[in-house]
Amino acid sequence: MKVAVIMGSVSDWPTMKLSTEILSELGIEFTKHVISAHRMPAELQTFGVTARENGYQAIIAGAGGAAHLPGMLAANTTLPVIGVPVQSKALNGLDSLLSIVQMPAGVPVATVAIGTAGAKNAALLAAQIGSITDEQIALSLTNFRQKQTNAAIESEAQLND
Ligand code: RP5
Repeated sequence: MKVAVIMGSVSDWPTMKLSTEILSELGIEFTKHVISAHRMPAELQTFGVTARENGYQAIIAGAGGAAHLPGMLAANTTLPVIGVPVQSKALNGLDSLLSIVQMPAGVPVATVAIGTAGAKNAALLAAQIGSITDEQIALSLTNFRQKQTNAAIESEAQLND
């Protein structure tokens, strides 16, 4: 599986880096890009139109504010697009969330939570899409969940500190 992690600005990287860390942990190939919907509209269109022939199976797109990047990528490809609402300074990411989630019928964007939780879940959701046909990714996801469960069980000991 190959995933594209795209962000609207380098200022989104502290958030979107978390997507790449999860993909790395799961052993999933990815590329990362800054493609601004409003500053680089031609590049955005080219990336979307060629994404399938370039071997991608899913696109994770993070943007903040008037966050049209995920929707415009989705408009240019039939690959699954997962939108990450980056936490903006002015409105704490509510603007990003509403911009990304409210796609009109016909061009879906799978929208995750605002900020770091969303960035992590976007990578896990992409992996879950890949796991439909890739047993190694399915195994990586099972191991990830087990580690998470173990950590939660072991965390109870901290109540005695
Ligand atoms: C969006 O505008 C980006 O995704 C970013 O979240 C926000 C601010 O961008 P910069 O002004 O920091 O480049 O396009």
